[in-house]
Amino acid sequence: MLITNARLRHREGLHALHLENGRIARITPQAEAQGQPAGPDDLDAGGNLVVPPFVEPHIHLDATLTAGEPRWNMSGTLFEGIECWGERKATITQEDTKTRAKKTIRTLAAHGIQHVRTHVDVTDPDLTALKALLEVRAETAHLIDLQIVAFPQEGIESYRNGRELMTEAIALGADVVGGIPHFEYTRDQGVSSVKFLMDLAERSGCLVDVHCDETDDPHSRFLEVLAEEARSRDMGSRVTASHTTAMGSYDNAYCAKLFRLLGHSGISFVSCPTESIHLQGRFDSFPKRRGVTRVNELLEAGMNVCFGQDSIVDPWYPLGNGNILRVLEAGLHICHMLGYRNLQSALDLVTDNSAKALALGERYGLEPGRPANLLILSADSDYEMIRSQGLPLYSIRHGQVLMQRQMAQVQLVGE
Ligand code: 17E
Ligand code: FE2
Repeated sequence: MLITNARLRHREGLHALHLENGRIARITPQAEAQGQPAGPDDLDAGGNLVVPPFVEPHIHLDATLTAGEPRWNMSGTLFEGIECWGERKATITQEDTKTRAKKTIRTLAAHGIQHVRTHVDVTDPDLTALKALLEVRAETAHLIDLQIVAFPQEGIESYRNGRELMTEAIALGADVVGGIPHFEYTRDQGVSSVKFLMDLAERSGCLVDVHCDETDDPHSRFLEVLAEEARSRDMGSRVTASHTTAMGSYDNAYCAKLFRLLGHSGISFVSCPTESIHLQGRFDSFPKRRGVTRVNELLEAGMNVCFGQDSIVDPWYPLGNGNILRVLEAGLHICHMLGYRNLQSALDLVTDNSAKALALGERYGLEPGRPANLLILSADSDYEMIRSQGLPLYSIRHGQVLMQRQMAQVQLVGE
C-alpha cells in the first residue's frame, strides 16, 4: 500500500509512505512517488496530516459502561465513585466485564486509538476483572495493543491481602504495577505501598503506573516518594505518575524543590483533564480550584506529559465517547494551553508523549522498519485539527485499513 500526499509533523513538504508486509518500508518525498501507478489499495492523504495512532494511556476498562449501577454518584467526588464501584464490583462476572470492555475498545479504535493502557481493579479476592481483561487483551489484538495495570483500587496496605493480590496479578500476566498511595489509611502506609510496588516492578521487570495524589489535598505528597524511588533505582523511563492533581494545590515554593527531583527522576505524567475538572474541586466553594496537575509547567521543565480519558460512562464520570481529541481540546483550555506554541505541538499530548509513557519504543512512530500503524487526519496541522475539531479519516493497522470515516456534509440552504 502507498499513502500519497501525506503531511508529516516535524518535516517539510509532502511525502509518500510505502507500506509492505505490515511495516513502513520507506518514506519518500512526494515528488519521487509521482510516476508510480496508483494501486487499488493506495490512499491519497490530500495534504492532510499523517501521524502514528492515537494512544489512550489511562483508562479503566473494567468499570466502563457501569454508570448508575447500582446507583449514581451524586456528590461527584472520587470517594463516592469508589463506593459506587465497590457495590458494582460485588456483582461483576468475567462475561459482563469482557462485553463492556470490548464495546469500549471498539469506540476507542473508531477514534484512531491503537495503543491502550488500562487499569484493572485487583482488590478482589477472585481477581475476576483481571482474568477477564487478560482474555480481552488477546481477543482484541487486531484492534489495539493493550497494557494491563494491576490497580489496587482499595489500597495495597489498607486492603486485606493487598500485597498478595498485587503479586498474583503480576504472576497472572499484568504488564504494569499500579498503586493508590493517597487512598491508603495513613501517610506511612502510602509510603510503604510505593516501596512495595517499586520492589515488585523491579523484581518482575514490569512497568509502573501509580494513581498518585489524586486529590486537592496539598499535603498529599506521594509523588516525591515515587519519583525518588524511580530515581534511586534508575527506573524513571518505566515509571508513570497518573493524575497528580494535588500538584495543582501545592505552593510554588514546594514545587520549585519538587521539580528538581522530578527532572532527575525522568518519570512520565498522565493528566486526565476532563475527569479531574469533574471530580476535583468538590470540597471547595468559591474561589474553586481546577484540580488539575501543572501540565504546561511540567512540559516547560522538560518532563514528559500526556493526556488520557480515564473513564467512559462509569461511577466517576458519566460521559465519554472514545474521542481522545475531545479530552485534548478540553485539556488545552483547562491548563491555559491555547498559546500559539502550545497549539503547534498539541498532538504530542495524545501521540508521541503517550507512547513514551507507555515505553512503546520502536513499536511506535513513522519510521522505516516500524509497524505500519498510522492515521490520516482531517486537517493539515495540529492547530487546525484542534480548531476545526478534526477527526481521523483512516486508521491503518499492520498495513490494513482498520477504520474509515466520512466527515459530515453540511450545506447552508437558501443563500
Ligand atoms: N479510580 C480512581 O481511583 N480514580 C479514578 N480517576 C478512576 C477510578 C476513574
Ligand atoms: Fe484513573
